[in-house]
Amino acid sequence: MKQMFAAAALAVAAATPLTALSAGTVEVLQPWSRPAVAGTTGIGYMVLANHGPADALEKVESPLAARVEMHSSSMSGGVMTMRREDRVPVPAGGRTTFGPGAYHLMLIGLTRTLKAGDQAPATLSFASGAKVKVVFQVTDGRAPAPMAGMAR
Ligand SMILES: [Cu+2]
Repeated sequence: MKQMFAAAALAVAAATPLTALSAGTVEVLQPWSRPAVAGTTGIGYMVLANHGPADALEKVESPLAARVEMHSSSMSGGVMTMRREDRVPVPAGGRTTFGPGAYHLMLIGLTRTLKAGDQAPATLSFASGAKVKVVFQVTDGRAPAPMAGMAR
């Protein structure tokens, strides 16, 4: 009985695409980061494109950071301030941009130095239960050129 159950579980696992940890409708576009020294805070930018019903980013983890926080930025009295967010909504059929002056991820307590050309992996967990693996490409500090056809 136990063996039959294990065989059924294996069959399910084999049918699951390797690119996603679990089914989800949110696609991650152009994830990038900036150089940062070990022990300091790194940054994560990306665009979340939602091809399905409304969802929300609730948790981010990276093996390269002690913890990852989601922040929003806003101008108040000419000063840019940022605030920690527990969830970042991604509207149905819409996009949420993480970029300079907007939402961003903070990779707090980097376990190693990030240099241009490096890659910083992370896992995004959504309210829907979907988990998406993402690899932030570390640039020389500048934003990568927008992808062809990508709306801002
Ligand atoms: Cu921040």
